[in-house]
Parts: sequence; C-alpha cells; structure tokens
Amino acid sequence: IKTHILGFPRIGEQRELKTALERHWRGELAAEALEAQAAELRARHWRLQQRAGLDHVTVGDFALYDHVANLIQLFGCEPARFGFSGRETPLQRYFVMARGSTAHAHSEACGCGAAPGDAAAALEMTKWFDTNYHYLVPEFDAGTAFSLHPERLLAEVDEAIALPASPKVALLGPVSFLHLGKSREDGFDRLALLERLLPAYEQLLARLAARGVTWVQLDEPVLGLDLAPAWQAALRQAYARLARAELPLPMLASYFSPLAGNLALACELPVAGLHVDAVRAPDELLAVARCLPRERELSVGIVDGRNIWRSDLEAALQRLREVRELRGGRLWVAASCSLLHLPFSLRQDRALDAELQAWLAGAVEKLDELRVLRRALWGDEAGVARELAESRAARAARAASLRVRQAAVAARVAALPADADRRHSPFPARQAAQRRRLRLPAFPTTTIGSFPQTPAIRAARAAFRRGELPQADYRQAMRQEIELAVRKQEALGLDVLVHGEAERNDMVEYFGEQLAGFAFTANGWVQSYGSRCVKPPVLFGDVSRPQAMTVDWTVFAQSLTARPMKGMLTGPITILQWSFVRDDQPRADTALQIALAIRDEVAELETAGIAVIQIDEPALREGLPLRRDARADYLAWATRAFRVAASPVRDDTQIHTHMCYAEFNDILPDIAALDADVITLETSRSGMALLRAFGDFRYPNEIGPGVYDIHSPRVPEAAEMQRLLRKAAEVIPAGQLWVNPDCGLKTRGWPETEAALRHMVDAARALRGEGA
Ligand code: THG
Ligand code: ZN
Repeated sequence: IKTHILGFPRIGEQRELKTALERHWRGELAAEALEAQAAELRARHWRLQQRAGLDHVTVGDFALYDHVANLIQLFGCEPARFGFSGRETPLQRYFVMARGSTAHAHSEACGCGAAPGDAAAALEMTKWFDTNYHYLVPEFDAGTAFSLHPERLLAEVDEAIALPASPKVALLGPVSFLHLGKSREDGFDRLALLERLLPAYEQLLARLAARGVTWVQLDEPVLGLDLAPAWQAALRQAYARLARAELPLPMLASYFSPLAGNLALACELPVAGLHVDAVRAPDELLAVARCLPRERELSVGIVDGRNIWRSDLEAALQRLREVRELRGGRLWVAASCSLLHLPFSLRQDRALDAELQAWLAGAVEKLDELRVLRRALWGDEAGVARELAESRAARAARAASLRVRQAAVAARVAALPADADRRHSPFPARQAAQRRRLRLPAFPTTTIGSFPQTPAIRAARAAFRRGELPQADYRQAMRQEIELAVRKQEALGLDVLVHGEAERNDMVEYFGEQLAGFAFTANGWVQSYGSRCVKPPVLFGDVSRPQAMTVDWTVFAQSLTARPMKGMLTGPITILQWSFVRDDQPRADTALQIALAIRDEVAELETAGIAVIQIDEPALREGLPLRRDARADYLAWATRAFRVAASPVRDDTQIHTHMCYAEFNDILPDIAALDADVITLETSRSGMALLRAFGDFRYPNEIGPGVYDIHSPRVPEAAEMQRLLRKAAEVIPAGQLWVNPDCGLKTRGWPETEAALRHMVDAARALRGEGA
C-alpha cells in the first residue's frame, strides 16, 4: 500500500506566489528572487507531503503561471507568432506567452497577423475541464516542432532529491496535451503531431530515469471524455511507445469523470499503474479493480480533491479493503485529482466558526486523511483510532446539525407550482410590452454591469471590512461612486444604465455573504489563473434570503436618472458552480433553492420600479458534465433553475442574461430555453463566429454581441465596432440587436472605459442612421 497525491496547490498558504509574481511584474522583484520564493514554496509543500507519510512527493505540478504553459516550454513549442529573438530568457518568454507583450517587434515572417510593432496577444485562456481554473491553450499547426528543454523540471527533481525526498514526477500526458491545444489552421488535425511529440516525451523519461526517478504520473484527463476512435487509437499508440522504457514506471491518471467507454482501454494500456477518480466515478471502482491486470498498480482517488468536506474515513477504508481483497495488494491511495482546486488549509481559518471548521478539510487536511488511511490499511488501525473517531463524529454532527436543514425551504420547494419557471406570455408579447414601457431606440446601448474598481473603491471596502470605516461613511462613499458612474453614462448617451457594482467584491461572494446557508473563509483562496485567485463560498445548508441584497443600491441609482437602470444579479447556476457545495443532496436541489432566493430578489426589484433586470450566468457552460450522456439531465435542471429565478415578473419587465468565458455553440437550444428577453455575450475575440451560430440557429430573442474586448486596454475605433455590428446584422435581424462590450469593466481604468464607450455609442448611432 502506498499513498500519493496528483498535485498540490502552488499559490501558497498566504498567497506568497501571487505576491511574488505581481512584484516581479511591477519590476520590484528580480527573477532570481522570484525563483527563490518558488523553490521555497515547493520545498514547504513537499515537506507537508512527507509529514503525511506519502511514499513520494509530487514534482512537476508546480508552475509559476500555469502547468500547461510549462509543458509548452518543456517541449519547445512556443508559437512562432511571438517572434522571440532568442535574446529573451525562458522566464521572459514564459510571461510574454502568459500575459502578452506590449511593445513587441514583429518581423514580416512572424505570421501572427498583427502589424509590425503591434503587441503580441497572450495565449488564449480556457477552463480546465469542469473546474474554475483556467489554463493557457497551446497552439498547434502543421509547422509545430517539438524539442526537449528539461532544465526547469530537472532542477525541481534535484530540489526534491536534495530535501531528501523520493520524487514522483507528474506531467500532462501527450494525448491530453494535444487534445487541450487548439489548431491555428482550420481543419488541421492535431493528432498528426503525435509522432513528432512522442520522441520528446521519450527523451524526457530517459532524463528522469538517469536522475533516479522511479515513477512518472502521466495525466490523461481526456480519458474522462467521450473520445472519438482516433483519439483512443492515439492513446494506444502513445503508451505502447512510452512503455518501452524500463524506468521511470508510468502511472496513467484519469480524473473528474467516469472512464465509461474508455474503461477497457484504460485497463489495457501497457502502463505500470492506473489512477482513477473514485469520487466522481464511485460505481466504476470495482469494475476497474477487476479489469486491470493483476501486475499493475491501482491508484484509488478516494479523498475528494474537488470539494472541501471531510472524508468519511471508515467508509473509505471499507471500500479500499474491498479493492485490496480483489487485487491482492498493489494498491495506492490518493486524492481523486490534484489538490490544486482546494484552499491550502481550512484548519485555522478565522472566518469559520468551530462547528463548520470541524466539517471541512483543505489541502493540508486532505493530506492528513491520506496519512490516516495509510496507517489503518497497514494494520495500525488502533494507532489512528482517535482520527477515525473524529472523522465519524464530524460527519454525524454535520448530518444532525440544525444549521443544515430549514423546514421552510423544503416546504417551499415541495409546493412550487409546475409553471413557476414560465413567464406569463411568450416572448413576442413580452417584447411588445417592453417596447411600450422602455421606449428604447434601435440598437440600444448598455454595459454588462461593473465599472472600474478604482483603488479608492477597494480601499474603502477594505477599511469597512476591517471595521475602520463606519457603515454610514462606507455607504456614502459607495453612493458617490454610483452617482459618478450614472453621470458618466448619461454624458456618454448610453440607453440602459447600470449602477456599476462599486459595493461588490466578487459576483458570487457578494451574494453568498448575504444568503443563509453559506459560510465564508478568510483565507480559502483557490487559483483561478496566473496570480489571480477566488475565494469560493462554502454552501453548507438550505439556502434562503433573509433580506433584500441589491434593492437599496439599485433604487438609489435609478433615482439619479430618468433612463432605465438595470438591476444586476448573479444567477443560480453560477453561484452553485463557483461555490463549494454540499455533497449531502443532489446539486439540482441546491440549485433550485438558490433560484428561489434570486427569484425573490427579482420580484422585489420589480416592485421597487426597476424595469430591466440582468441575471448573469457565465458558468452555465462549465457546469456541463464531461460525459455526453449526463448532459441532458444537467441542462434540464440548470435551465429550469434560471427560469425559476427569472419568471416572477410582468411581461413589461425585461430580463437580461450575460455569458462569457466559454464556447456556447454546443448548447444554443438550452440558452434559448432560458427564455431571457435579452442575452449579452462575449463574442469579439472570436470575430463574431459565435454569432453566426446564433443566426443559423435562429435565436428567437434579443441579443447583444460584445463589440469590443474588455480584457485588453486597447480602445477600438467606432468604425471597427460598426463593422462588427454590420456583420452581426447579416446574421441576426437588426431589430433584435443590442450594442454592448464583451463583459464587465471592473478590471479597466476610467479613461479607456470612457473612450471605448464613446466610440461604441457613436457606432450605434451610425447604425441607427443607416437603418432609418
Ligand atoms: N468570480 C468568480 N469566479 C470566476 C470569475 C469571477 N471565474 C471565472 C472568471 N471570473 C475568472 N476570472 C477572474 C478574474 C479576476 C480575479 C479572479 C478571477 C481576481 N481576483 C483577485 C485577485 O486574485 O487578486 C481577488 C481579489 C479579491 O477579491 O480581493 O482579480 O469573477 N468567483
Ligand atoms: Zn462576462
């Protein structure tokens, strides 16, 4: 019996890596000092793994920005479009790929499509499977070549050996690496690169063997997807080849999803071990244990790596003993996936009360659970009797706690009428009523909701939270910010205004803090991308809304203007998806409870005279199960939860929604099923390709394709936005079109925001002139 983990959070207990990175980018910390800080974090994290008695420490999971970006450098496939001169250090190139360059000289041959002197855009970022982590997308084309640059990884291996510790190196496998990349040319098949890529992996394995590394964990999370035969064949081809080396022994890792149709394949590949996710796919565990050849190691991911609940250790032990029985040993015990998606620790968190703390486990506490399981399986159950009893007591206390269940919530869900998710009238009738009430021009202009979060706003919020700024002063400061935002929007001539969200930290945290059933951590940070982190709320009990959450701010903002003021809410699926949610009832039930709370807020905004209400659902797509056969069920309850939130209003109240951060082409019918009156979308980065899909689908309601990218400080000209809008009008009837940026503006400064919005309003006016 061995224990190990697939990966550990790298941002640091106090977000040391974030601090160091941001200082380095500001020019305040030299590259050497950044590297030294990173090495110290790795050593600290390996020592924690050793203290928990793991048989190997995991090396290769660390990254200064992103683990996929590390592989791009490791295998020497930095896209040519960056036009590196060869004079940059690898670290400089790494951060240019991750963050873009501002003053980058391009040669004619660079092929990036930008004019010489233009900035090189960063690699695209996209969601890592169904998590809220974003990886940098490798770019592949027919010209992509691979070469091994193992210095950074080998140095980390040496650090671990020097500790001293026994390293197991973790790497994304070749097939998932190609799968996660994108083809820069239409129709280019990334699998054509596999033959070129495998020698680089082989050389790397040889280098690791020479260092004395005995195990290499090759992550192939694509095993959790429905794979086309060509990708299955690629797995066979890749592992037939990589298994030729004697050492290091390859451990293939799958996670996040059942193996399903790939189960036989995963058991067949000629590797030394297979890791499976026994949390997401509990029903497959015994089938895998029977199917995997006896001489292979089976790594059972039994401790949940995606959620913060303490394990039921006795139940885990029972299952592990069953597996051991079947296999006669050859058992590794692990967390289900990398611990990257968990807070560092929750044990000392000062924002959690003692009762909740006892129910929860962060990454460090999950390591300790593995320690206990290991000792019990080695026959020393008596030695961990206290820990086992504590774990049992914590589960029992949670199940019995009066804080978890609220009879009124259950009663309301049970009594919900079947048509609670329907508006009174179909869209055409609503559209007519809304036109009579709102009297908007053609191509109405609006923004997504947030305006720049200036240092003054952040400082005021922080001072209020520390108790240094009295509530009355804080409210006054926020009202001033709202007034400023309203005045600026009126001066710009926007049609539907927003209050700007000065009072909000994060679009999920803000609502979670005000709803019953949620708890908050002071330090439960999880990496979102690069140096950016989020602090997901802990949804531990039945959800209800003790009081209105946004009504005062919205009504105040509406009082400042005669134009419609849009109420801004986060939708139930996004709140669900970006929180750590309870595991003692189906997610669908939890979603419906959140939906009812949002529904009450919607109704109260309407009563207060607000005529336009936006319910954001940027995370609808990422909640989609990775397996196709589970999708219809998810989409049915997810879209119903949205409609339950959105449907208490009159026909002449206009419901908006907003989506971003993902591809939506494959769920268009479900987006239409939300039946929002208006949807605003992130489209400008895909050059309106997404919009074509909406056009082909004949999306029935109104739609606002983002006409400029808010992730860049660049201010596009009105003519450019006009061109995009004309393109949009070719595929969507003009009467259905809105004009807005891609996403919220909280990360931008005021000068560029005002300049860009001025151009946007000009573009809309020009189109109205044409339409007349
Ligand atoms: N909120 C939540 N999840 C998200 C987003 C969000 N997931 C997807 C997307 N947006 C991720 N993008 C970001 C963008 C910015 C930040 C985090 C995720 C960010 N974080 C601050 C930081 O790390 O400095 C946190 C500062 C703070 O809250 O005090 O800027 O919007 N839940
Ligand atoms: Zn957005």
